[in-house]
Amino acid sequence: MKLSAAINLLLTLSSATCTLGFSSYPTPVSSFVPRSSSSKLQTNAHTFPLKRNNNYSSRNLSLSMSSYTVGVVGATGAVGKEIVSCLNKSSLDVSKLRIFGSARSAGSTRDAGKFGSVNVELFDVEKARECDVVFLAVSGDFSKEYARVLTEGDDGVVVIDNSSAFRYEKDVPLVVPEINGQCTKSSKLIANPNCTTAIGLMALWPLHKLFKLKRVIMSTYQAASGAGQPGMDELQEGTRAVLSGEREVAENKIFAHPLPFNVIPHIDKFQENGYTKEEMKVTWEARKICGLDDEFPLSCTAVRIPTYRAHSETIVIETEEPVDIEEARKALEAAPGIKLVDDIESLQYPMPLTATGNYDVEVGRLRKSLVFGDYGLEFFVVGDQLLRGAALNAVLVAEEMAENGSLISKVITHSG
Ligand code: 2RA
Repeated sequence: MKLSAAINLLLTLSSATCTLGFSSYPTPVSSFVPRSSSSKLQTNAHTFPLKRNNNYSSRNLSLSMSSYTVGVVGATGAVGKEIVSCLNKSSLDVSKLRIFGSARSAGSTRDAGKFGSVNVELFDVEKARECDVVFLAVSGDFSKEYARVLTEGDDGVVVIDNSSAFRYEKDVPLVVPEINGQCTKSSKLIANPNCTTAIGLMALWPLHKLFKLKRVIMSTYQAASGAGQPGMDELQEGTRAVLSGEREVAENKIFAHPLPFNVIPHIDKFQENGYTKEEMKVTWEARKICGLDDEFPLSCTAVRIPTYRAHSETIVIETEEPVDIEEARKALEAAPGIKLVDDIESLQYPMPLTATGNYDVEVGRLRKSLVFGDYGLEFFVVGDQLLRGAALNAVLVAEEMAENGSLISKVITHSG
């Protein structure tokens, strides 16, 4: 990129916006300094290899001033279980973990790793309000009913909501911490994005900073986990039934059609414009998170495939600035939360099998676009749907809020 173009782009990005709904207020450029999410959460060397650009250490120290009572609602679901697992590895100082559930699970216990065996309490607003932060891994209807009630008043809790209930509300930040974590400042209700959006944006954001996005076309290959544990169970059981000869075609209740040995170009409800809601979520959410124009052209085709829990995405971008592949590679390599897997000589590229269980989103197959020439790039992204697409992102939001002073402990345990 020419120096003048680089300066122009920097000026544009320095006025990038913290977009609440689709109205905006300015944010400091310092918030765009790369950080490594993967190393921020203390990772398990076996399933969560530490990332190489470990530039979080000084930030972590400042977190030890407060310890927090953390609540998880829906900890028995696929996302809720991963939230508990991420909290086990997080730098967030959790003095007490409380798990809230329905009448069906209340009274039972959950193994919560380093937090021990935790009793599931029947969800109750007053009890949940005793926490400092509550993660909601429940339905949108539940979130609509309770999220704002939990946050109300000076003694209200911070709520990080995994549903789509508040993603487009003007006063609710929609956050991928590595992109717009600063938007959490002074907010008590934060929306976690749709998994497909969060995974794709991890790669799109560093490229936007370098070359400025003009148009984006995305095609997805989404795992069964997007439909939660019941979706994964339906894939597993259906595959077994077909392979054992018990059935010729698998049964389906969760997905619109049998998923084993099939692909289904339909996720969520069809909209009037012929796109599905899943596809429109990517468009709407990307605009809000990245502070892009309300009309920014981004389209998606979302397809369910018979993989277990990592979503894959083919992304084609047209850019305002000419693309330099080596610069793109370097930026992706340095970007937090990304693992560049792009060595075609040795058959290294992103795949669900290698991305599953990992905090980093894999990016590879980088090539200059045959369609857009010097102003285009095509690549492949794979991220664990339950981690970056849900639980990890939510826990990183809480860490960000602890750092920027928006997550306040009701009990100060350390004098610091
Ligand atoms: C899916 N993105 O994959 C959805 C889940 N939020 O079905």
